[in-house]
Amino acid sequence: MKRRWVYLVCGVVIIISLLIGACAKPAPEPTSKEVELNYDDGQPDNYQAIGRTPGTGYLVNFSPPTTPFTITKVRIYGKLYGTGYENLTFVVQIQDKELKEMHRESYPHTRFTPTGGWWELDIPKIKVEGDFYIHVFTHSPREGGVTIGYDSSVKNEHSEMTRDWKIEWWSGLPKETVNWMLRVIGTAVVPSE
Ligand SMILES: [Ca+2]
Repeated sequence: MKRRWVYLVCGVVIIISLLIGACAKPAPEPTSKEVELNYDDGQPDNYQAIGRTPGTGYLVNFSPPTTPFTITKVRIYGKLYGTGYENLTFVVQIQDKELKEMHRESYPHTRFTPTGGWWELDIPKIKVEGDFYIHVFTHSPREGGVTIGYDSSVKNEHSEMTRDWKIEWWSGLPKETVNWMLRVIGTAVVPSE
């Protein structure tokens, strides 16, 4: 008799456990969210052309909100100046935090216009696990080419210049006033709400 009660209680406990399990919500799946990383207010305060010497570029450091982060687009605010740029090209490079190259592609100067504005470049999904750099080499001679906009609304903490492929601020512009107008769009994995 006693054993029957034990079986009955055990059975009820098992059924209740199964019901609770069936009703419990599964853990939410993380989702992907598109994010834009930027340090400028969207309006250039001026432009700076940096010549055509190989290894001379504009460099901006970015920190993704979460990792892994997948870069899908780079946006550049620039414009054409002078003449003779029709057959020139510029290079956009993505580097990891140690400045090791992750991606490189060149584009014609004529992607920009003389009036200036944002130019958006599709990137073939580069996945980063931490800080990274966008490095732009315009290869623009004095006569004409691409010049990149910069914003002075906030103190620069992320923009650099390079010479001989090494970080070196060689412009006469005060570094703290120059945020190169380079932006990154990518997908970050975020927990569901
Ligand atoms: Ca501005």
